[in-house]
Amino acid sequence: MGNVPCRSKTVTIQKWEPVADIALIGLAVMGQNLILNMNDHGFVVCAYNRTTEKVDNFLANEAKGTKVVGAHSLQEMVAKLKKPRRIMILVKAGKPVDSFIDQLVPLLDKGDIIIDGGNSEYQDSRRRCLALAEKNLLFIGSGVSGGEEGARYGPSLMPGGNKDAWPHIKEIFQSICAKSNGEPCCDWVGGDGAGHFVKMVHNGIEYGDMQLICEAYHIMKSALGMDNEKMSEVFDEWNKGELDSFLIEITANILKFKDDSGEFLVEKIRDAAGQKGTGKWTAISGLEYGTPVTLIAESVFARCLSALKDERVKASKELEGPREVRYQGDQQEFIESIRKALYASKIVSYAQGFMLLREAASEFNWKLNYGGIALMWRGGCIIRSVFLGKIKAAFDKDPGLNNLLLDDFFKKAVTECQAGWRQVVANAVLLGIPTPAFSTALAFYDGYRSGTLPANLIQAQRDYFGAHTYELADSPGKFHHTNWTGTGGNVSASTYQA
Ligand code: NBP
Repeated sequence: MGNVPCRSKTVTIQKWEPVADIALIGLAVMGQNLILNMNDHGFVVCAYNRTTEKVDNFLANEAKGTKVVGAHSLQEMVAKLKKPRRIMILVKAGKPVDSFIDQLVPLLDKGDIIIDGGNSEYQDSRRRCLALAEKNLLFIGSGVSGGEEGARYGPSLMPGGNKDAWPHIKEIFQSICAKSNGEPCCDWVGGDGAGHFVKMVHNGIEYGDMQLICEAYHIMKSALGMDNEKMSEVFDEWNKGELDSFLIEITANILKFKDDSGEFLVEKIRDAAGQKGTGKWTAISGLEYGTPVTLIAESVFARCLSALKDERVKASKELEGPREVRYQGDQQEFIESIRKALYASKIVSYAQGFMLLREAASEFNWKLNYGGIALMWRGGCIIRSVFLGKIKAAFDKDPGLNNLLLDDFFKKAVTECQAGWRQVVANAVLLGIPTPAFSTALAFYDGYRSGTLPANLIQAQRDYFGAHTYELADSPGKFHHTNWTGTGGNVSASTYQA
């Protein structure tokens, strides 16, 4: 700091030393925990937040005794950074991110790096990456998963964007992320919006995993009349086998958790699910790129239907279901069938998710490393599971694998689960228990393994009413129109794929 005389007044000019390895903007739950995680790994972090009192609070409390430094303006924050400057933004997605980027651009130099670690839309990341490249700045859009605890002790990190930035952030990211068998759950994902696209699909898959677990719980509770202790034991048992995962583990804990009055808390929670949008975006992307991510879409719609609580309560008094609501067969066998339905449906869900990744990669020319993505999700994040190790192995064995369902391990697993899975879906239908995710997974499986589907009739109908033309099975690529009624014309509509 130096004192410079200016006319009659003395103006104080701040001089800050470039001491920090990285800056982090956004001192809510994710930002604070990520900063402490970086500090634990030996990096000096400069903390900044729009509401600057939070910087002082953080330094005086959570970050007390650490090497973390604070800044009360973006100018101060930038001045405290070593070059190339690395700035990570962890604020509410959308306008706040653009607002910070706009304020940062005039303060930065060529080659400086802006990382957005929030849940941004991948199209926003594509736009930001392009716009910043034009200003000679490097942009990274990184998926961050694992919630508060992940951020603190090892999140799954999915960075994509301008690859020139990767060598400068690799060490920090791969130090602070979760590890799976010693390997970092973070690697370079791909260009522009690839990191956020992969995070979005991760979240979509998370919706699917949660819905599948809910359906298993619903059947056990309604069709088998099991109590919470018993259901918790079943989930605990499942967690020792191929379903071993964070979500199964916490479900076992949630089911047996009792509140202060000694009653099971989960049974008192209103059955109306919330959502923040990433599942919806995945389903929309599926529609956009023509990829049937049916299980994720059904999981989003299942939350929407659950949210119509008042309407459902009224309808429940009006609409009849089957008289029989309890499964009459062997309980233990049926529980095993539920496990198989869950496992097979989960395989379908991940197969669909990777189909969407492949389609987006082709659309945007991303070179995605599918095995690497499975490894990034293997630890640190909400969908972490033993199962993801099998997916990594499948892509390691065949990096060009077209569909997970065609990998030998998964093919065999689905075959072994198939009879139980069909039993569960059939019985749920008979007993009137909604299982949209189990059912759509099975419908997808049956559709995907069908060499022939009734779409010939759809094509005929389209041509009949709209002259949309059709191809003949033995000569694809050539389009025909038939005057089906003898009264229509012979002119066809233009051909295009929606
Ligand atoms: P929040 O999503 O709650 O955002 C809080 C931060 O955003 C604060 O720093 C706040 O500043 C800032 N902010 C807001 Br709100 N509006 C702003 C604006 N108009 N201009 C500038 N700053 C603004 O924090 P979070 O839960 O830590 O999540 C951070 C990001 O990480 C989000 O994108 C989130 O979706 C994502 N994420 C969260 C989780 C999780 O488990 N929570 C997991 C993975 C990813 P202020 O203090 O001045 O209000």
